[in-house]
Amino acid sequence: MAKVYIAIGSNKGNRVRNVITALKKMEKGLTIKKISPFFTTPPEEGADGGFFINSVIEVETKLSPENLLIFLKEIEKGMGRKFPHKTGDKRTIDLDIILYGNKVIKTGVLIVPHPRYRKRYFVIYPLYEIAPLIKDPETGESISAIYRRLISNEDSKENR
Ligand code: PH2
Ligand code: MG
Ligand code: MG
Repeated sequence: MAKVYIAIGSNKGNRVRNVITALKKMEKGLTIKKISPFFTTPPEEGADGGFFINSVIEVETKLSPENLLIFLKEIEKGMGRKFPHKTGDKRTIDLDIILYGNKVIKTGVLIVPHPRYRKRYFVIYPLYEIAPLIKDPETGESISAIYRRLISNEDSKENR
């Protein structure tokens, strides 16, 4: 069984209810081990709309990375997410694979670790809450080290 970290985000409709609905749907296909607190976060990277509710969960699954991606996309579609979508569009639910065990994956459809997660407050804060000691398989750095750098790094604030 692979240990996987998934980031959840919503900034459209009843955001907390959307996150809870997504958790219930995910539970049908995988085992949720930890759920971070829900954070209200300002939109980063020019995302459209208002503040997000963000959370990160730790799950165990037998699904391959590709099948997990398909499973998560089906939940997004079932919850009214429009495809294709632009990066910054308002969304009822966004489910992103952040880490999949120690795998480093770079295919046309899936990049893991998530290519931007190390700079994203809305991912690193909740991930730090549930898994400060795990290591990024690409860089070997712990989540707590990434977290500390992010909160102390003035440069990254300019990119928010
Ligand atoms: N997701 C994005 C872009 N910007 N900002 C916040 N606060 N939360 C998100 O989940 C988010 C974002 C692209 O998926
Ligand atoms: Mg995303
Ligand atoms: Mg996404």
